[in-house]
Amino acid sequence: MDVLEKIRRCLVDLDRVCVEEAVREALRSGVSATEIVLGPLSEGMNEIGKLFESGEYFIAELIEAADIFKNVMKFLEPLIRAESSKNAVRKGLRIVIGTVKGDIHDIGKSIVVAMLQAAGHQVIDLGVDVPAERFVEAVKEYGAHVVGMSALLTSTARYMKTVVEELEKAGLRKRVFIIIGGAATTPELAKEIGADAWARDAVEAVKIVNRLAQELSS
Ligand code: B1M
Repeated sequence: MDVLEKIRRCLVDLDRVCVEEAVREALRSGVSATEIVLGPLSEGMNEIGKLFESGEYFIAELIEAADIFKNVMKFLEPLIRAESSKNAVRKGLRIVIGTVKGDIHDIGKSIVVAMLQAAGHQVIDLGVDVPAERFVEAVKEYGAHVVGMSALLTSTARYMKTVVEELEKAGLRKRVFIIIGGAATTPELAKEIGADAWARDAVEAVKIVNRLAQELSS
């Protein structure tokens, strides 16, 4: 079995030791940490989500999967940061980011945060379950150029519109670039709620923010 397939399989089987061994084997064979995280580890998580939906896995399995993912992130994150620092911009932006109210999924958002920081941006991570007022306060407090929102639940993805509206009411909407992402979001949703961009994954999020940084500094 190919090593990337092995990582995916071991994660879906919730075999912690096997995931760690397979990840280390992939790194030794020259696969980048970014490729491992955005490839087989993310694919494995999607598959686990489907098993949860079909009733084969329960919440305990989702928790275990998240724990296994976070365990390998302990040594993958510094490598991802090093890989992402190759795309560093000359003048970074200030970015306020969080998983929106009602949603506690943070694995993907934390990857986005790590890669944006490594690319030279100042990231203020508001954490999870973040209400609109906190985004507004943070934009004022830090003079943010960008607001990033993550949502993995269909119900909480709708809440992003509330954040956009609250930024508008506070007179801040025109001052910030809004980017959204997470499994429950789409480019259509971004358009519908009045966000400026949607990113499929962390690599795309960095590309979009880096492009903006270049535009603003030229
Ligand atoms: Co939850 N969960 N979960 N869960 N969980 C999903 C999201 C689900 C799709 C599973 C499923 O049924 N197929 C489903 C949502 C269905 C829906 O609404 N459409 C679901 C559900 C239902 C729930 C609960 C309601 C279950 C329950 O209690 N009955 C509950 C909700 C809790 C809450 O938030 N209020 C719940 C809880 C949990 C755990 C706590 C157990 C755990 C999360 C642990 C944690 O994050 N600390 C968990 C997990 C692990 C998942 C799945 C299996 C995996 C998520 C993950 O970490 N993926 C997930 C299945 C899935 O996503 N398909 C699922 C890996 C990660 C790297 O990917 O986060 O998508 P992701 O991030 C990517 C991109 O999306 C993008 O970049 C990242 C890296 O490339 N991205 C951005 C993310 N944010 C971005 C922001 C950006 C740009 C890009 O700009 C700002």
